[in-house]
Amino acid sequence: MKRGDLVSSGDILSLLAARDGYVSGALLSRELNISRTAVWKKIAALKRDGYSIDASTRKGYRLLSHEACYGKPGIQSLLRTGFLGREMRFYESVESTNNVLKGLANAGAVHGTVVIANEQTRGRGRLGREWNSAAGRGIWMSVLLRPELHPANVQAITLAVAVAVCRAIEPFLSEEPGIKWPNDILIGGRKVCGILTELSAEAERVSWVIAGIGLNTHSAPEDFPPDLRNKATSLRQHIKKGVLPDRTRLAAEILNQLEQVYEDYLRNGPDSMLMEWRQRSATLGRMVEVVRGTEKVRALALDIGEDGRLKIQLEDGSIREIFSGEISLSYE
Ligand code: BTX
Repeated sequence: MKRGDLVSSGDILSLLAARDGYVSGALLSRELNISRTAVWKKIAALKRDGYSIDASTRKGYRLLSHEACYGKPGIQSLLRTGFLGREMRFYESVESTNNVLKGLANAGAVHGTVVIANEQTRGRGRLGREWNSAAGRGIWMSVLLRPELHPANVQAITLAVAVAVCRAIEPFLSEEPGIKWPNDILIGGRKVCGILTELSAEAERVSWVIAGIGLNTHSAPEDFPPDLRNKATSLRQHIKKGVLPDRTRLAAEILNQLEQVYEDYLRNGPDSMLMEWRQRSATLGRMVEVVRGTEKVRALALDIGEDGRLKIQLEDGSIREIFSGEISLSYE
């Protein structure tokens, strides 16, 4: 058997995915220890399989979109993190990445473990709601953190994730995303991303936090069920001209940004994260309707606390702080 037969397309893709520009045939041949002709044959096979690769006789080979590399090797090759995503599982289809990761967390999975799926068959939102997670239409990803945090402050992780996702998607967008407290990211008033934060804790100590991120990337309006069409959107519907969303790059970038926001939060406290959250907020300064059970009240959203609580002012002038778990919020 020739050495070339032992090298998989994944090996070539990982090397191409790790660079933005061209990778020479000589370098690929050296790194993989196969002949230039074998490299050329592998690339031709990848192109036949639908991968978008540019070949230039002078410069070498360049992967035009990372979308085709959506999977563990492709995503990991773009990570700049120390711990986040270094341990990763990628699945074609699961019920819920949060559920899979919960099982792993309870079995001792390390801080920073990430689970990603191309499809979820029972994606979950908050309060038992469903999260539509069709194959190929978005990033369905869960991140395991084991922070030294008091359980009362865990909502701060949701804020950190929202800030990180905004940073990662913004460069691709024709308009700015906004964070709707507590856990949604909106574009043009519609939900593009939801975050589901779950935890296991003892009285004073968090054992684990799982942050589930559902980001619609490729969905067309008709991909959503009719009841979601007016509420949901995807990156594809708001991209800058010519820049297509690419789940490999986006998933890696979310993890890169999240590690930065998270470490800054732990090292320097919540101030800079809160400042950025406030700037990106689509909630603060607006009149909102707070619904708790059958009770509905109008209130002005005033500020966010470092524990993630929203400070609101009711019409009688009184001020209250609300947790995410106890309300659902709708704008007027
Ligand atoms: P949420 O409870 O704030 O939002 C759920 C609501 O959002 C649904 O009731 C529906 O109205 C709407 N919705 C459902 N699917 C979509 C969608 N794809 N796009 C926009 N709106 C939608 C938000 O909960 C938290 C969602 C977290 C999802 C991630 S995916 C990875 C991880 N695994 C898992 O099971 N959940 C998380």
